[in-house]
Amino acid sequence: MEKTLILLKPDAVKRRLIGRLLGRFEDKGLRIAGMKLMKISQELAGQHYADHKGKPFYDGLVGFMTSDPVVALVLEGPSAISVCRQMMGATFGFKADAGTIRGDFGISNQFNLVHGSDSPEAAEREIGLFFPNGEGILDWATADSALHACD
Ligand code: 3AN
Repeated sequence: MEKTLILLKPDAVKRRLIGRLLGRFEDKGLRIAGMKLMKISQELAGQHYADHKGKPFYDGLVGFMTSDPVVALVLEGPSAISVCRQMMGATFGFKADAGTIRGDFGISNQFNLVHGSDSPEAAEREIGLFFPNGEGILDWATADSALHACD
């Protein structure tokens, strides 16, 4: 079992896509271990996107991510990190395959609807940033959890 941090970005929230995007992850079989609607502070955005500091799109990215609420999610499942990355699609909407979230819902570079951790190290770091001390992360069993145990 693996946990990953997913953010439904301000464009997804403002377009009232929360339910449809969350539904895709639920339909796939991922368990929602943590979920909150929140406004990202400048400080948190700086920590989250530290690797992109100095890049030409950094200021715009931080401005966008702090402009309106996001939904922060911790999703859990077998290979959750790569499963979610596949479901998200390529970074830019115009390059993302049909059938992925970015491929189906947008065509923009920056307004690409969703963030997902890209490695176990990133997931651990990002979950710690958005759910400090594990607060808000709950351990509970989905109705079909026994199926995973048989995998
Ligand atoms: P991903 O979100 O697919 O892991 P990253 O980590 O390369 O992509 O980039 C983080 C975020 O920075 C992207 N989700 C996107 O919003 C933004 N971004 C990356 N490259 C560009 C760019 N060239 N122009 C505008 N925004 C960008």
